[in-house]
Amino acid sequence: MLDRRQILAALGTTALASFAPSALFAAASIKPDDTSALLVIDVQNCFLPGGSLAVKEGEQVVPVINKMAKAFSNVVMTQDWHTPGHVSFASVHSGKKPFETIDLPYGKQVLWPDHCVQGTDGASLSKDLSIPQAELIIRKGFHKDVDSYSAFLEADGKTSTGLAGYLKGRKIKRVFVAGLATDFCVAWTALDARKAGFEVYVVEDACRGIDNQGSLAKAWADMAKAGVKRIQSADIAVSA
Ligand code: VGL
Ligand code: ZN
Repeated sequence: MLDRRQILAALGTTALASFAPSALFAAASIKPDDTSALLVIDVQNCFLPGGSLAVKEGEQVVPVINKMAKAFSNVVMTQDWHTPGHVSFASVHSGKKPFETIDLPYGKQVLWPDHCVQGTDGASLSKDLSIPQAELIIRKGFHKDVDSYSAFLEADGKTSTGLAGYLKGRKIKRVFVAGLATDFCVAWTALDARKAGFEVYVVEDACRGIDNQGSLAKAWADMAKAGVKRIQSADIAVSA
């Protein structure tokens, strides 16, 4: 017969064995330092419930980002910041509907509902973001004829936003990317960050995607190929 102690010991072993060792040891193992920056991408009203280009469950990233941001002394936020009548809006291309594509001089462009027009409430950052130490807001997509998903480089592939120079000037080596939308502005930012020579982490549960015609799976595949690390917010150590 097993006594009480043996039963408890056996239960303990079973309970422990039911955790994957990697999950156990990876928890909170990444500690952002002074050479790390969090990039909070496009957490703007237009991409949140009720917005003109609302991302499904987009509001769920806000508490995750607020908590994670406490681990970072360097935080940069971005704002999609389009002119009225921007080239990425379906409404300016006759006969075209949102989520269709067109060919522009710089390549294929997905067409979107009008969104994030400069100075409008839809373009404002979510009022629920709470990251007082954020040091820089990069606006992008403000040239009428060029889109910019990436926080680093406009869609023409050559016009810089200045972000790489800023981060290098601040001696940042690692960037952590979170926000909206996983398959557009987050992914393009992560890929360009790799091209600019940064170590790049995308925090999956701090992002949500649009997923237009397989774009989400493609984005994760492209990021994996480029050496972007896919992590969860729980992998980052946040002291209380
Ligand atoms: C975005 C589509 C159009 C984004 C911006 O923030 O991911 N997506 N403009
Ligand atoms: Zn946009």
